[in-house]
Amino acid sequence: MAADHPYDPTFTDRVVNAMGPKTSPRLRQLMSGLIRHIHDFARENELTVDEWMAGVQMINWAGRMSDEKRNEGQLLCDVIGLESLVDEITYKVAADADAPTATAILGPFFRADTIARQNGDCLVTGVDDCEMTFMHGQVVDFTTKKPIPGAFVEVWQASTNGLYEQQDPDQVEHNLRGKFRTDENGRYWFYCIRPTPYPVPDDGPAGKLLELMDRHPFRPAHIHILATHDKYKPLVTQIFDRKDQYLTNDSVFAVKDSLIVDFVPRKDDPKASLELEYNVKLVPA
Ligand code: MBD
Ligand code: FE
Repeated sequence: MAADHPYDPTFTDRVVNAMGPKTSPRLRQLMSGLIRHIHDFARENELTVDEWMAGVQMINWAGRMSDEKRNEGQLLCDVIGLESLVDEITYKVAADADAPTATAILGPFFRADTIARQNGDCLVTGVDDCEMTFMHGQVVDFTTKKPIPGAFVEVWQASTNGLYEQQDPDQVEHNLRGKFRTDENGRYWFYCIRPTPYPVPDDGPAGKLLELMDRHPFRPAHIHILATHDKYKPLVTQIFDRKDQYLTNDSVFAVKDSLIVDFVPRKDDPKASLELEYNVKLVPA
C-alpha cells in the first residue's frame, strides 16, 4: 500500500520492466539500478520541476563545452567523487606495504596519443618558474619482485600555471608528458617539474557546482602515471607531493596515503635540484 507517500507504487517497476528481451543482462542490471535509485532520489527529496530542469541544464551545458580538450562530463563525476569510487571498487586490494601499487583516477587530461621519449629525456619546455626534478624508478612484478624490462611508463603533469598542455595554447604540444620504456633492469628515468597545486577548470558546470556546494576547486600537486606491459594489468595512478596543502581536501578525492611521495634535494646535477624515486609494482594479468 502507498500509505507513506502519495506516489504510484508500481511506477518504477513499470519503467524497469519496459526493457525488452534483447537487453544484455548487465545493461538490464545497471539500468534497473540506476532507474530505481534515481526514482527513489526524486521521491525522497520531492524533487521539483525547477530543480530537475536545473540538472538538465547543467548536463546540457557540460555537453556544449566538452570536446577533446575539455572533458567536462568526467570532471562533473570527479567533483562528486564518482571516478574515485569506481577506482576504489576496481582496485579492491588493501593498501598495506606489500600491496601492488595503488591505483588512482585517470582524470580528464590523459591523452591516448602521448609521444614516446627516451630515458633521460626532459619533459619540460618553456617553464621558467619551476623546480626541475629527476624522476626515476623501477617497475617490478608484484608477486616475484623481479624487474620488468620493456614496460611502458607514461606520465603527464600540469604546468606551474595550472594547465595541462592541451588546455594551454602557450605550451608546445606534448609538453610535460611522455611515454618511456623500461630498460633491461626495469628502470625508467627522466626530467620533469615538481608539480604545483592548481584549481580544476571552474568556469563551467563543475565549477558552478563546486561554488554552489561551497567547495574550493583545488587539487594537490600530482603527477599522473600509466604503467603497462602485455603480461600485466595496466596501472593507472597519480603520485602526490607530501608537502602539499591540499592532500586532505583534494577537490576530486583521489589521494591515497601510499601514493604520497617525497621530492628530495639532488646534488651535482645541473639539470635538476630535486629527485623523486618512484617504483611501481604491477600485478600479472
Ligand atoms: C586533474 O588534473 C585531474 O587529475 C583530475 C583527476 C581531475 C581534474 C583535473
Ligand atoms: Fe591531473
